[in-house]
Amino acid sequence: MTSTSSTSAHSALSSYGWDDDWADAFAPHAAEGLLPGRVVRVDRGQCDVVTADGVLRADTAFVTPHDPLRVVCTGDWVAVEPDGNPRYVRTYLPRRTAFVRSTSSKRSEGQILAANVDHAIVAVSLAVELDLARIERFLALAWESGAQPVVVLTKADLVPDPVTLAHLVQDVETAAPGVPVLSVSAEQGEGLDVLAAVVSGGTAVLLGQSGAGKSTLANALLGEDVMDIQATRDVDGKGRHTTTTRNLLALPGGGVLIDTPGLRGVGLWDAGSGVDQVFAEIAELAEQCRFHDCAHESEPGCAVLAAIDSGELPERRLESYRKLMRENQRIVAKTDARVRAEIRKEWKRRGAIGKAAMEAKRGGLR
Ligand SMILES: Nc1nc2c(ncn2[C@@H]2O[C@H](COP(=O)(O)OP(=O)(O)OP(=O)(O)O)[C@@H](O)[C@H]2O)c(=O)[nH]1
Ligand SMILES: [Mg+2]
Ligand SMILES: [Zn+2]
Repeated sequence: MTSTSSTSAHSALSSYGWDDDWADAFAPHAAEGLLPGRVVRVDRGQCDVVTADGVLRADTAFVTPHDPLRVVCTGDWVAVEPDGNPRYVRTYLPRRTAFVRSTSSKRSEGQILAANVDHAIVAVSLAVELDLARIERFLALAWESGAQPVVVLTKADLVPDPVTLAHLVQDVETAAPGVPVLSVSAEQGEGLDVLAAVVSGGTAVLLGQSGAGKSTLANALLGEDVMDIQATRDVDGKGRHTTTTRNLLALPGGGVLIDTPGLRGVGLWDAGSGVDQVFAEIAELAEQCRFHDCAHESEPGCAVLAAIDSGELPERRLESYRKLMRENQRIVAKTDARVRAEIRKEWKRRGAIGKAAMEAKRGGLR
């Protein structure tokens, strides 16, 4: 199936994540003479695409639909015209995963932040008080994307002692079942080797609030100062954002990293199964409730309430779960059900093969 042109692209693009499955998916486009490439940045109708011949700028007008979930985004594999001025991106390959948030709580419009990501790294600063509910919200979107979430607690050097640090890590772990929680200090170079190992296996996206230290981590992993970094001016996250575009970077130790601008908040977007995964232990307890449709309010024989009484389940977790579930239901109710179903179906159908392959390769962190 693989044509000569995609074979030569293979070696040049493999450091950007190109593999046999992408080559197979690209084969019909190769037959048309189109070039494969990965989007490293998107900027008002234009994008930078890394191809076997280097980075080129291409126009996305051809694939810009009215549906914001189908616009080209950082991490996409695209088919670019071999020449022309401007050159056009003709299409993008079906996404294996996609990180989507809703752009505002009033309008239920989804926005894709990154595509074809294996690890969604939620960067959380230890310089400010932990907000577990915010971490849970990020994790719901991360699980929903199809990527494996990882929490990275940054600026560990600012935590006064190792015992406090261990407690902070534990607190986050209780809010993140099934999610590795790392603590790092870019300042002191601590924990970076573990993070480097995680990101070396595929594509990772760095997500989190402005000032969390995402670009500092990107530079540390790159071994050079590629991304701009600025002192956090405003601890409430309303300060200036240093990084303004989503940038895809190939790492020297293997793997691909997408650095993103800080997010003040992330709204859920049809993330019901993601929410369930974040609160996996509650779903597990709920199976032991006497009633199948137990709302864990005041029902007799409720295993969830019993776990709260015994101290096994923090009450905060149940409240947070309820809040995110309600929010998600509101968003789902507002979104055009037909459009949503259509998009999901497309992702599932086209993504199933890729995802299975990816999961087989992933290992380690599962
Ligand atoms: N003490 C300490 N400071 C750090 C560490 N990592 C990052 N910082 C500081 O945190 C501030 C913000 O870092 P950035 O990397 O620009 O943060 P960002 O998440 O990329 O921010 P946006 O691009 O706005 O989203 C800078 O002043 C960094 O020097 C660390 O490990 N220890
Ligand atoms: Mg940044
Ligand atoms: Zn119950």
